[in-house]
Amino acid sequence: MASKPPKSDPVQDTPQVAEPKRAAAGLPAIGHTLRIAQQQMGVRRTALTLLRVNQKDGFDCPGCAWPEPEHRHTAEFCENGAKAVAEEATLRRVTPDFFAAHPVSDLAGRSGYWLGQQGRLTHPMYLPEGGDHYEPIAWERAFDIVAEELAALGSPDEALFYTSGRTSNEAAFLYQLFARELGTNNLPDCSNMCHESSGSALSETIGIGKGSVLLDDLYQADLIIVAGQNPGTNHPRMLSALEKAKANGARIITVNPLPEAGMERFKNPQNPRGMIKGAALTDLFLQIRLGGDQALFRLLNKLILATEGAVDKTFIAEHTHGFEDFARTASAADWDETLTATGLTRDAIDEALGMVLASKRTIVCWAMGLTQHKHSVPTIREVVNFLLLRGNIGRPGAGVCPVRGHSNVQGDRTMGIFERPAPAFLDALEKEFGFTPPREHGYDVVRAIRALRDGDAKVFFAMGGNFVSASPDTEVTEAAMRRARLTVHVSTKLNRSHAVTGARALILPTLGRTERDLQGSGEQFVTVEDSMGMVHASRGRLEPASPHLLSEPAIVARLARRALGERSTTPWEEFEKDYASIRDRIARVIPGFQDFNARVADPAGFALPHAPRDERRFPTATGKANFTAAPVEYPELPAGRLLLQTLRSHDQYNTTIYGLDDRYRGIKNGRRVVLVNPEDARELNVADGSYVDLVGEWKDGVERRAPGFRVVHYPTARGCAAAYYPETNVLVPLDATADTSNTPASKSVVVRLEQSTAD
Ligand SMILES: Nc1nc2c(c(=O)[nH]1)N[C@H]1C(S)=C(S)[C@@H](COP(=O)(O)OP(=O)(O)OC[C@H]3O[C@@H](n4cnc5c(=O)[nH]c(N)nc54)[C@H](O)[C@@H]3O)O[C@H]1N2
Ligand SMILES: Nc1nc2c(c(=O)[nH]1)N[C@H]1C(S)=C(S)[C@@H](COP(=O)(O)OP(=O)(O)OC[C@H]3O[C@@H](n4cnc5c(=O)[nH]c(N)nc54)[C@H](O)[C@@H]3O)O[C@H]1N2
Ligand SMILES: [Mo]
Repeated sequence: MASKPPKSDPVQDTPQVAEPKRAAAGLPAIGHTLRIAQQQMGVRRTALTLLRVNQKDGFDCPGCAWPEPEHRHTAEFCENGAKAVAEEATLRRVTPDFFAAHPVSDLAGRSGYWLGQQGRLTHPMYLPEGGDHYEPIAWERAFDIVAEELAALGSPDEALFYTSGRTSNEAAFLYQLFARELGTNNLPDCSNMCHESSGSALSETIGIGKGSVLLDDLYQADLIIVAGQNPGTNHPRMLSALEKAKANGARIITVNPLPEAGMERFKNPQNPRGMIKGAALTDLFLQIRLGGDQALFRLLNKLILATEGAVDKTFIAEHTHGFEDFARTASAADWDETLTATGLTRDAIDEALGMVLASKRTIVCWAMGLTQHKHSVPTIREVVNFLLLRGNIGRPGAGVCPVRGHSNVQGDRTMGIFERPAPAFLDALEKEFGFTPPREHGYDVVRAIRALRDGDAKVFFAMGGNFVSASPDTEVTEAAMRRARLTVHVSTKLNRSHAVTGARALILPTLGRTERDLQGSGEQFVTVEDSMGMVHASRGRLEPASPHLLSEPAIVARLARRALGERSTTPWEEFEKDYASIRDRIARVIPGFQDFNARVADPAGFALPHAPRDERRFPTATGKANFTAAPVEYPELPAGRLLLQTLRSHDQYNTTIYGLDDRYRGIKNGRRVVLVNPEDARELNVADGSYVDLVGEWKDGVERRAPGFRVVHYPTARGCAAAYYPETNVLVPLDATADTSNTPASKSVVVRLEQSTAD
């Protein structure tokens, strides 16, 4: 039997702290996984479901975007993937009775953890203007309400269509088509808060905003640098790939302010040897200060330039642009400044250089540690400079590897979920569907919040996600959302965005990845694209959580028919009935998808073309790979302050909290903790176990306070603190974003610690 969800909300956040773990995964992880999964799904369903993850006729893991190995086998599941599955396949239900018992005013006072633990949404629900209870509503009536509010807008640009990254290619394609037929490019997505900086930096320098390596490249690399990423928690299956790379002779440099369990030691649960003796994955750990990466790569570049025979002159001459400018700037890099910016020692950097020069094939992997800073785009461009210098792009075992978050976030972008679509994409849509798509750029996440705040946007529609909790500046965002005329969420689970609403609100419950999707033409499957540009099918098998659910493609198709009416000649009905008909259109509109339906029949899927990887062709403005030369930046830290990064615990998926156990960091029973270096703590006079308020300092002078955090002395880099997201989003100013990409700078928030005002 599955246990009941918690009745009371564990508002008492009472963290207990033990020694952090050095090793990740292994037997304890499997035991832990099964326990969690059985609580949500019961024993039988746990066994049935976990066996289907990432199998050839199974479903794509709704966890991270790390690719499946070519020969998918049952054992390729991980602890956190299993938690993601259990969370969706749970037997707990949120029914109309639940909403009758819990008014919105009650839900708004609950923790995100409690909300998520209540289970799957079962019925479409409507919150009328002035009401405090969601009421059940018929699907057709719900679509009428959305259509009514859209029709009442002064312009389609007053509507916002947000997407989180689990949405399938098919649903995403229909969704963007609907928004554009309606007349807007307002398609903000979670990518705006995630890898947008990678996309910006890579499109400009190599001509495509995606990574250039496949799994096989990792296995062939001599050197893999993992910077600003915690794979042990967020991409656990990546550890198996790193282990294999090491077995093939690769060396690994980890660049991180925190020692993270998986990178220190990894016990592979798939590998009996690993259960006995964990292998240290990292050969060199560079414990860098937050935001010091650009300075580090800049200095390495200078040192490479100064080494006889170290640069790949032929590659540079044939394939790149801007080398002279870059070389001049890089040569001016300064040791002292680099040591200040990075907090590293000269010896450590020299050792890294030695490994870099010894490697003929180098890959750099990164995630949020590089993308969520003010200077993230120039930082990632510097990584590209670093790889270009030694010709490490467009050949086996080498390249850029931004490791994506949500399981289909990359696919959604490929399908056109983007507020700044390329003209060629719009041309193709126009030709295929015979309407005139809007050309003006739409709002990204931060601009969407401003538009709501300023009354310029009035309808907010979300395809998945938890916008108010994931976005920065929680108080500002929530106030902005409450100004909307209508907020609509297509969701699987309850979250805070359902409790912080516009004048009217709708919850539209949908199928998850694990569930059977039956339509007019029979059973459907959907497709997704992983972090390495591999596209494959995903097919759910479980009975849907409720008979009242509609699939995401069905929801979009029905809404589009209702809202666009005669204006649209698109065969929405046909699309809903048979997803293969959607794929036929994708094949005609989006490059790389020719014969989509035929090719996706291969269980291993297929790779999308990637010009730099496949043919060393760089579709940039100059037609070459671009070196860039930006000034070095790093965060300024006033005396007596700390630089705070907001990150994930081992027991959450973004705003979905699985539990209160950040096992690898030794933190249990609570999430309101701030990790502080013991030396800093001594200088600031905060004892381990004392309680502080985190007070954000930003140039707008507004005080942002997150009260009641337990101080944990922790071996993070000097001057750098860490605390969990989303509890700390209240501290991230809406306007503190990365240059160019506009991604919230949630990894470098200047804070002071004040004795806690909370009891
Ligand atoms: N289980 C689980 N899996 C997930 C998610 C989840 O929440 N739970 N989220 C998914 C999503 S959407 C994403 S985007 C990814 C996120 O994956 P990650 O990027 O690994 O997630 P974060 O927890 O934000 O961790 C950031 C890491 O970068 C380090 N770091 C922070 N700032 C810096 C810096 O300035 N320089 C360097 N060198 N390092 C820095 C931190 O110490 C931390 O190890 O994971 C995906 N997978
Ligand atoms: N301070 C700070 N803020 C951050 C970050 C950070 O590191 N620090 N990270 C940022 C990043 S990288 C990201 S990606 C964003 C995440 O932002 P979002 O993607 O908006 O947030 P999630 O928490 O992943 O969304 C969870 C909700 O998605 C819904 N859901 C789950 N599966 C499905 C499905 O199959 N279909 C539908 N329709 N709904 C589903 C459920 O209702 C669930 O409650 O947060 C960003 N915010
Ligand atoms: Mo993300």
